[in-house]
Amino acid sequence: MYTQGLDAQGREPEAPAGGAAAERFQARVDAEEKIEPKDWMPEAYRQTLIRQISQHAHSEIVGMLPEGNWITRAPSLRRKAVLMAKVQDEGGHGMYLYSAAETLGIGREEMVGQLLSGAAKYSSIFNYPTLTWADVGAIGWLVDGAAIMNQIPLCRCSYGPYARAMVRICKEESFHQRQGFEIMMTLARGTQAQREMAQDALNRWWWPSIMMFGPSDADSPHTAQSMRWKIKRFSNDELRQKFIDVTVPQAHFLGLAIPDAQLHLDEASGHYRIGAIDWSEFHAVLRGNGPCNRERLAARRAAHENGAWVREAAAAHARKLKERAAAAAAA
Ligand code: FAQ
Repeated sequence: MYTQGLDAQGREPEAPAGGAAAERFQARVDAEEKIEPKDWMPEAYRQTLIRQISQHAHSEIVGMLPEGNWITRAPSLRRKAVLMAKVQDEGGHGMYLYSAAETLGIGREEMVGQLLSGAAKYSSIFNYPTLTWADVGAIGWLVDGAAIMNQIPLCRCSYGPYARAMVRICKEESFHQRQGFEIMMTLARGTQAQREMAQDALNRWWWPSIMMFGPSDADSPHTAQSMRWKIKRFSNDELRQKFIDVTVPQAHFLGLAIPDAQLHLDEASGHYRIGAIDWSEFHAVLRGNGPCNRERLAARRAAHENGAWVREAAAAHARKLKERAAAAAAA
């Protein structure tokens, strides 16, 4: 999809902060021009993008695990086919995003190594277990809903390859969100036991979904600079509020209760206001102590080891093709 393994030789040396190149770069960003892989960019901009895009890619890949857990137990053939397609889409998103990160001069092996060693983050949300079928509905409705809210603005990110990858990702995420909401609606209109299962899933996924947007603006070290560079278009708190305002009426429509006694509509601003977020839970998950952190990394490490023969076979095949082409050229 994108030029892979762009060589670092094309990179110009870093200009001093505030230098002419940095000023020209910021002027291009301010004028809404897209920055492309071979354009000059401040090293900090490159590193910020590598960090964010690779963490985003890891999230998509690890994000296949909680729902993948339900493919064999989906309640009908239709649900199974839809869920398989969704989980496969998430894998595809990871691939587009690794490719977009590669245009910044980092290799896929290095990024995957950072995930498997625990050095790189992935979204906190994927460290929670999927205990019942309703969790698949709640993930689609809430987690994909939150992901869309965060990712639609990324379609206007200043870095071209990331922005373009996000267009297709967002279209697919919106299908994912609807399939989740449809599962929730079916359960909410079902038997008492099904309604209770839907409510239980909402109870467990609500706060982790709220935390997905990241630390509050006052505690977010990267937001201000990322907004100046137009990587981020909205702050974490702005996006969190948009998500809450859209999602609370959807819960009302489903006849489900948001698990927050403080939740209320602030008539003056028209916004729903939530109670205090338990940031200690968020930080515990980021430190590796969420309910499923160890299980998720163990699953990815096993998948990587089990897939080694595929990578070796692909590399051997590529080598053979190259040798044949060289022999044909020499003949
Ligand atoms: N989990 O200063 P900020 C999906 C970290 S994809 C873990 O606010 P920034 C699709 C942050 O990395 C979900 N870590 O940072 C799907 C930074 O750490 P660092 C993923 C988090 O980058 C659905 C530190 O905290 N989406 O769901 C989290 O400006 C269903 C300080 O934070 C993306 O990655 C968190 N929730 O803003 C798949 C979207 N939040 O690097 C399967 C792209 C923050 O300094 C099934 N990323 N941190 O060590 C972004 O928009 C941004 O990177 C944010 C964080 C908003 C996530």
